Amino acid sequence: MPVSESLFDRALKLIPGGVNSPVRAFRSVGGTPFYVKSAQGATLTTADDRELIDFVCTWGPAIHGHNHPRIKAAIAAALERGTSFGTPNPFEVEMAELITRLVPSIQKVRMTSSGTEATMSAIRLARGFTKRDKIVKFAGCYHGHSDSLLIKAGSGALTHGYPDSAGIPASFARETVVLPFNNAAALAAAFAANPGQIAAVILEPHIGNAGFILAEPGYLAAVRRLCTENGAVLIFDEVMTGFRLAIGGVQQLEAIVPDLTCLGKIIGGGLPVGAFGGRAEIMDLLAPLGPVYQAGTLSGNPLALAAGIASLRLLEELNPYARLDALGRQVRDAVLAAARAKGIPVQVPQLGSMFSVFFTAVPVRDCDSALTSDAKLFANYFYGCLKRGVYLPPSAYEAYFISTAHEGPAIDRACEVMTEAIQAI
Ligand code: KE4
Repeated sequence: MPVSESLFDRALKLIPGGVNSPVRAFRSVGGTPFYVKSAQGATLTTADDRELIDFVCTWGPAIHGHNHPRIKAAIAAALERGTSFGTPNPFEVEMAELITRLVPSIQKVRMTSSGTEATMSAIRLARGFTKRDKIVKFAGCYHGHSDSLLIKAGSGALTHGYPDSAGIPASFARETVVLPFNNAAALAAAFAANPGQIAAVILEPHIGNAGFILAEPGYLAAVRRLCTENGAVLIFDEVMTGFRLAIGGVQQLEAIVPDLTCLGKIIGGGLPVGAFGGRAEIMDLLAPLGPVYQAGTLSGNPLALAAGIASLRLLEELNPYARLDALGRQVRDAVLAAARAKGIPVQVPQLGSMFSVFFTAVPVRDCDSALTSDAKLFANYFYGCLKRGVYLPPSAYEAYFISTAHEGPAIDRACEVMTEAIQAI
């Protein structure tokens, strides 16, 4: 029996669904997940010694590829001095200075240990600041698994068909207004229908959790204007897009200034991390200064911050974004050409090192249009790539990620494989 299969059999006895995060379970593509025993650059090595070119990149953090020597060295050096102190440590100051310099809308920042904590805390803070209860989110956006945000959520929730999780009191759900993305009129109507009641609008500025869905020109500016006009806090959830699409995130590319920003993934260099920050007058409401409580045993953990600082400094030194966009366009063009030749309708939205493939003729601009994608065709495509040595996200509703380590043979081989997989569908 393959090692991955025996590991999964054992896991199923003790871990719900055999996984510690649902989207890893392969349930939407069928079959069972493989186990990875090591990763290097653009390559995963499975427990059965298969080498796979990785387009999941641990769901975003590995922008420099896996196990980058600079990040590894930073962790090793920090490890020499201990793993966790429960007191402030110098890395926290360095990380705060880096984030606030690279993302100017963030005047003050608080570290957490996950993206979920970051968005959950930003929502609580916005409610404390405005003394309002309602929040607005958008169908298909995923902001982690806190109760207020697991309503019409994307990522694993959408993948497994429960975008509204069980276990959330109706009283909670009523405070969350869910709207279609890329529809400013719907947001204006929500503000009109809930005058003075909406504390915050939270969104992924480009959605990475319903597949990759780009904000249309003018949309983010309209959201910004409507939030300002209605006294609502605008929260950009850049856990995925932060430092991924530009050093200053989507807010830099689109010249939008949110009130709060949530970060994660890349700022941890592959270790557990999250952060939220923004206008000082809002952030100063946080304990111990103000009445909004938020905390975390491992928030600002020295190992995670050492890895994250190394990752951010590498981005500053390399400025790899044009190179990553060229790799993204190379893959997009290969998939579009193969699908055209095969006569299969696809949408392949791509920006920088993020893209995804929707098997639909419908232009994808929101969650509903993303759901017109043929999930069975995606599953065929997923396994067609996997058996040829390329690992895509095991879900039709996730973004694919490219790292600087993909440059050269890996991206060329991946384009061949994605082409062959479409030809074989
Ligand atoms: P975490 O709690 O998983 O660190 O972050 C939650 C989160 C918040 N905001 C955005 C925009 C996110 O993409 C995420 C997490 N992303 C998913 C991938 N689509 C994590 C993968 C998983 O759930 O295993």
